[in-house]
Amino acid sequence: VEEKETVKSENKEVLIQDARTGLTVEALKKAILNNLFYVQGKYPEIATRNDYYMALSFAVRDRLLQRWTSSVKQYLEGKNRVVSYLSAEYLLGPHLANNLINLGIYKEMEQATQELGVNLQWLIDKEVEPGLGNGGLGRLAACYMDSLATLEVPAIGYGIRYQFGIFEQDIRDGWQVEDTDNWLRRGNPWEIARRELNYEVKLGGYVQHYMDRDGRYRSNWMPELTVKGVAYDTPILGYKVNTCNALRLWKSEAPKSFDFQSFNSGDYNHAVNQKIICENISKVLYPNDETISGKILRLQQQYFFVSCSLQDMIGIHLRQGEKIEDFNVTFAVQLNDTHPAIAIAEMMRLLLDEHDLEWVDAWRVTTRTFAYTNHTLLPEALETWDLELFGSVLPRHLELIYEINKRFLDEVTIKVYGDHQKISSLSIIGEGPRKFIKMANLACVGSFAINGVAALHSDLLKKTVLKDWYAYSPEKFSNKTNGVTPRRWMVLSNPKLTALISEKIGENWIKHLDELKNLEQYADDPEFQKSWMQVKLEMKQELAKRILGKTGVKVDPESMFDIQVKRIHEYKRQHLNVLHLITLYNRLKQNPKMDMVPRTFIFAGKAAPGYKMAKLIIKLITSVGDLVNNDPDVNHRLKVVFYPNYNVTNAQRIYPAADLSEQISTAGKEASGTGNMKLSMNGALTIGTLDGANVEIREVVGEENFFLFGLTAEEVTQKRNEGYDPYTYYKSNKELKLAIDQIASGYFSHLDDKIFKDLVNNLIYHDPFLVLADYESYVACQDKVSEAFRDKAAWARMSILNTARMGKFSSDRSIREYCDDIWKVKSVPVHLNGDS
Ligand code: B1H
Repeated sequence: VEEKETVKSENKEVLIQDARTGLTVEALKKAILNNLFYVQGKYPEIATRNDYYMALSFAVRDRLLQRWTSSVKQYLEGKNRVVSYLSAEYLLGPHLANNLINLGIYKEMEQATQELGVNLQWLIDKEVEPGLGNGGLGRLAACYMDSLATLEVPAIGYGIRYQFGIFEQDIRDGWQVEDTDNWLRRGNPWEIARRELNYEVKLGGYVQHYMDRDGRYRSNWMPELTVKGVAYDTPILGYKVNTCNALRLWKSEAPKSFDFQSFNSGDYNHAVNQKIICENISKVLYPNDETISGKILRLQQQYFFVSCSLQDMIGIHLRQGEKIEDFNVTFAVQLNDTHPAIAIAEMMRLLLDEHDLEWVDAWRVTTRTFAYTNHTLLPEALETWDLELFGSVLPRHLELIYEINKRFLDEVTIKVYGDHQKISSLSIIGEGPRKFIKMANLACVGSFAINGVAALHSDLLKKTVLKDWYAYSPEKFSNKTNGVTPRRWMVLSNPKLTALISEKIGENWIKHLDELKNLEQYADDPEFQKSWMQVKLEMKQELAKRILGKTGVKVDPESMFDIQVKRIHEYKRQHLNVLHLITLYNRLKQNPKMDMVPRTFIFAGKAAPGYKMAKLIIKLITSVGDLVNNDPDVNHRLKVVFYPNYNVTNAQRIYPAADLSEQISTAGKEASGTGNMKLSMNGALTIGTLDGANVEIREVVGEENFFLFGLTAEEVTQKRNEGYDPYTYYKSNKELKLAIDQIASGYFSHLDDKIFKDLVNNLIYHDPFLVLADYESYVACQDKVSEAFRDKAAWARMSILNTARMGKFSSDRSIREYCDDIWKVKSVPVHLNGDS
């Protein structure tokens, strides 16, 4: 579409359809060359691939900025209610191709680059993704930013601009090795540094108390250190709309005043040291998924970005001429887990100490502002801080938390009269050998809404970790089942499937995923089934090529691609998958002529660098792979691949090629899962437990199109209470015993019988995640999967129905629910300004 808009400027009509905004092939070509010349300082003959990538990205960014300034203008003029999403992680994935799709100019750009003699895909592959998150939680934040913009909701995402994101994983000698993620090395064309937008954040020190002239009790926080947060904005454009929201990430720096002070007094070293200490705060992402590190720097990171963000929001609110008391009318602030929960104490501090509100007024504003999402029931992920450590970093907040707690417990005491158990469970301060702060409790007192991320998870929250909270304020609780954006996870990652679907039912489904149900009518159509499986085959062929390149393993695209890709964690039970794999191997060895459905086992995922057992599981996978892949008896019917460095880029390549999706966590442990949704959308069938969102996936795709196995969450609890003994399972199942004995004896490790000892002993004597209890049911279910795979037509039908029925799992649906039930915000369509 050619833009013909004009703007009036000094009485002259200026055509804005130019190199910076035009969307035609001609305009794009001009824009690329323009940026190559004026930004990169190169002419085509000497430009590198990176120069072209940068030029293209700037050309795309120009088009985003036009929409961004239009959005900002619209928001400010309309005094609209704004969603503010606070998250320590955003796992965005590469921007370029996604922005082309959301702008609706993928085809045009393809042609423009081709006419300039460069290949678009090459340039897209050049982008280093911003890996500013660990896994599901960070990726969810990224999907939600996409949906907020697509639904035209005014929103700001706040977080940290880590200089180093999640580490890069390499596999050496079968072990995980970590390498730093220097993602900013070649520059980042997607961000705009807003040097003028910066805030000071205090850390450490002590608090002075005094009475002011009006007789008001005052606190003065004398920090040990002050750091400066500088805003870096990344535009987030919605799909085929003009709404372009900001993701505002904070970089920590030393405030100028500090340098001067030390420098003038001749202490140059001190000045440099202070600078380093300040810059360290946003230096690196903590690489733990589902475990809290408890380190001072982590607390500083959390407070740093929360304080900058709240100061920023208050500034925006006041600049609109609004009263501070009405802050909660302008902003709805979502806490992505407890990582930003210190926001509740910080809001109180800002309102009391900086904006002179009385306690009751400050507390009213605060508790009408925040809403809290819980993402896990795992005890090791429930965030607590040693009270003394906490006080050493945030002395003023410790006082405020004591006061919040005192007032709250006074109220509780009246309600639950005498029930000390309840009082201590609701208290923000935990008592033990050392006192500690319970961040989930702080989040619960200070928020007007609390939600889980899948129906089962929200239900278990009410029955377990937040049971007393639910009894105390049931009206705060709701469920918001996670979702994923079909723009990245279908349109971008699986263009062939997208084209096939759109050919049948049009393109509306991309924004209204429920419309995929119109595919159901073709599920039995042999022609459609053939085309459907042909796309799947082509995606498997592409992945097979990459696997060969990365691992040297040759895999057969006709075999079943059995895929488990996610962080490595014992509760996710990658080792259960390995036990099945070994079982198939043993069956083949015992009966080489056996008629077996060929399978390619594909694993990918990072292990937290300090998580020994997770790293050992990787070594187990690669060890079994080394033996199986080189055993001629197996005759190519079994292959095992560990695909290194699982990230968004690689996920986009893997999901479309999956036949079988492994979602096999111990029931009650995976809060939701989101990979399960992405795989199913791309036509994979799921083998899974009744855990997280699996329950709801099975509900919508139909039980006949889902391979269910294993204990339920309730049965898991019961089994534990009865005194679960994994050894009895080990002893009584021959195939299981053989597999475990082989691992223990060094069968897969060149006869080294020590290497997997911890893993084996843990399984047969403790087995906290009931791997052995679920083994038999899992293997029996896998046998059914193999049988089902033999019937190509039936499989194709199930695959089509999986995709067709996934409408519920669009993040657009999730965000709509948050908007309606929690945030109470409405869409604000944005009109494109001619000029800005
Ligand atoms: C999830 C985390 C998490 N839940 C602590 N909790 C972290 C906890 O750095 N930390 O300290 C980082 C991450 N991540 C995941 O959230 C759940 O396990 C998934 O089941 C869920 O789908 C996802 C999004 O809700």
